[in-house]
Amino acid sequence: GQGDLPTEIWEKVKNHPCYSEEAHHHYARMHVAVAPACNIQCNYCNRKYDCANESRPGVVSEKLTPEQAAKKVLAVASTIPQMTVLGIAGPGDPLANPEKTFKTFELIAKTAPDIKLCLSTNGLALPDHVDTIAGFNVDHVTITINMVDPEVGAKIYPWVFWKHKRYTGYEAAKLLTDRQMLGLEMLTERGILCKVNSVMIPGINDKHLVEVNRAVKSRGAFLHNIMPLISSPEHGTVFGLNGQRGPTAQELKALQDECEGEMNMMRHCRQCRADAVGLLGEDRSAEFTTDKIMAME
Ligand code: CLF
Ligand code: SF4
Repeated sequence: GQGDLPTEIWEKVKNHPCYSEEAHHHYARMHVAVAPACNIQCNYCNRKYDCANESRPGVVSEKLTPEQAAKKVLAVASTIPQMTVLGIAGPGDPLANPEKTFKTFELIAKTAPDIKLCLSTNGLALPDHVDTIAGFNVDHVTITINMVDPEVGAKIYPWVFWKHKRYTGYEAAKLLTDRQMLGLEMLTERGILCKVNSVMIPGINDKHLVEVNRAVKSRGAFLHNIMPLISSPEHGTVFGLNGQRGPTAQELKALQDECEGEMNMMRHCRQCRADAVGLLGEDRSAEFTTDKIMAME
């Protein structure tokens, strides 16, 4: 139920499967993989596969053009009546591919105006696009924030690419955290609900995520989703190869519990693929491949 939530917020979360634990039993989301490029490098990422920030790492999604994506949304919405949310979450960073991402939103806003638009980003390019995001009535944005201390960030991000220049080490992580915090503030000022995803990496940022939780709460984030690092050689260029482990279920829960008093914690994330379709935890993407959709005329 609505609980303590103000009505205008309740209206935005009641049928969003990620923002409301209750809604995820009844409402479905779909992702379209229109964004292949990325503007940063995470040590847990292998670029051949989906963005590990918000999507299940290590699976290859079928890349679509914005036109194919719009067609897919219509096909899915007519087949799955619980479809309420369209998210763009990869396979790279949606805002490193702004033309493709916003063209997709534009086409869907025209052809399926009832579908809510959702976006997930690493945040580096976010401040440049906040007005466009607001202009498309995107009510839900996820930023993956793994640190607020560049010393920690330097162990997670080997480089970021910004304004035609590559930054490394402390400088790269400082730039990224400044842009993430600014982007978060700009979104919450405009009344856009922000979820923060953090990847828990034992020995790197596990202790530090309590501080991240405080920093994002104070800037108005609505929900914090701490996800476990999924580590294996094919999933991470650096962490995967050097044997970096993921947290145990107990370690993850202990950290979520520690942050719980501070703000709403998401505990039902299923680390979906960048082309996921259906209820959370259910994957119907194989029913909606491009050849099947193109044959659906
Ligand atoms: Fe997709 Fe993300 Fe929007 Fe949800 S997923 S862009 S907020 S519509 Fe949800 Fe999937 Fe977890 Fe993401 S369960 S990976 S949190
Ligand atoms: Fe990979 Fe990180 Fe870019 Fe996502 S944000 S595609 S995990 S480098």
